[in-house]
Amino acid sequence: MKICVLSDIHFKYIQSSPDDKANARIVLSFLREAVGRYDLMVLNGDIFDLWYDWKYTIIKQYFPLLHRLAEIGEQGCKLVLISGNHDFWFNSFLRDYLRMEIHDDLYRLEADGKKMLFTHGDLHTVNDVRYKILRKVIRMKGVRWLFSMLHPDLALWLGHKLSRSSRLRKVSSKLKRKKASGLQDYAARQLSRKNFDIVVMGHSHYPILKELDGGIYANCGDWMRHHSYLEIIDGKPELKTYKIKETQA
Ligand SMILES: [Mn+2]
Repeated sequence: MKICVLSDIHFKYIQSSPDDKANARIVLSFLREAVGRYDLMVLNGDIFDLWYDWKYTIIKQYFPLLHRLAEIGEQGCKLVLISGNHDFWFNSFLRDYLRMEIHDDLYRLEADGKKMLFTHGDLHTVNDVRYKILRKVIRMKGVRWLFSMLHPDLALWLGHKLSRSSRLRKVSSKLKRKKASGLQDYAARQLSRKNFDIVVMGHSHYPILKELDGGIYANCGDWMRHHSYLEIIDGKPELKTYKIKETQA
């Protein structure tokens, strides 16, 4: 089985910097080449910088990305999407129109003799109580309903402001490392208990492929700096980075 795992694309509906535009171009180019190449694509959280689909409305700036994903699905690749900390308010659009399978926290798979676990990882960073509370609040039905009542233009402007302010909050590299080690600790626990052979996470934005006691921990990295992804071909994981071929540049 040919599996591709991506996370932390953070595709922006407002591409305000040249970097945002370049990153979008790179991931779209990768996805164009991925058409017909895989049996399963796992989108492991934070694919969209923010997601909401209203009853009659979707965010049109995502069209290029949705188009590529639809194409990949149409060529027979199963699409599985796991919520991240930026995209978790999924209604029926991706299920109905892209035939995606959507999971709130994690996705388990047994294939090629390996037990695999895919989860974004935001629940498993170390000691982030503030975030855990925020996560609960933001996933409450009432909050979601309030958001749905806003005009999409207003809702998305608000979302942009909030996501920018959270990104500008200074996080020391020491804290970042501590957070990332929380992900690995979680994976190590799952592997040592023999629950899984391969644990794949995202969220840290650092690509990792590591042999631990009992199995392999992988992190797909991100598409903002590393343009990295994980392939699991016949049960064997391999970390890769993508570069646009010069002829296309
Ligand atoms: Mn994340």
